[in-house]
Amino acid sequence: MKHAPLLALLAGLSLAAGVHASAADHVHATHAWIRVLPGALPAGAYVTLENDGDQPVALTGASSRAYAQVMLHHSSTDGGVSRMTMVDSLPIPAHGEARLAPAGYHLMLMQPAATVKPGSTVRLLLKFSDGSTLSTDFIARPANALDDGSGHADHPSS
Ligand SMILES: [Cu+2]
Repeated sequence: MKHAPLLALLAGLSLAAGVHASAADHVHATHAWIRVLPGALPAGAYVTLENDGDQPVALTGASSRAYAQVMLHHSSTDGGVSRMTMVDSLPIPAHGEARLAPAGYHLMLMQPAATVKPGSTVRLLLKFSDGSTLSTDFIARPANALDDGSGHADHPSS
């Protein structure tokens, strides 16, 4: 059949166009974890976001059924005093990554609907500037955790 290759090519092109439809399709979340503090204290959520697309994207916030409110924050230290500021969006460069980590960017989880126990999983819906969302499971870890405990290629745990 003479036209088959052309049809296959067109099908491939439309598939590619679909893949490029939203920011969330290009973002991959790894090392997603939450540092749970005692009582009803706000918890920090951390994740590495990799963007494999040709366009920069921006994280604008998140939501979760497990918390009444989620805010995007940045921690910094100024003259020995640590402070948190609200952030409207966190850019993720094309073919780059953005890291949410302790003492830096984080999602602040406020007013848990129920006690979140270390070892449990909390699902967050990450939101991007184009309105797309990425559902990501975060592992809850105790207050003294420094990272997600999975180890990193650049920090061997040997
Ligand atoms: Cu915060």
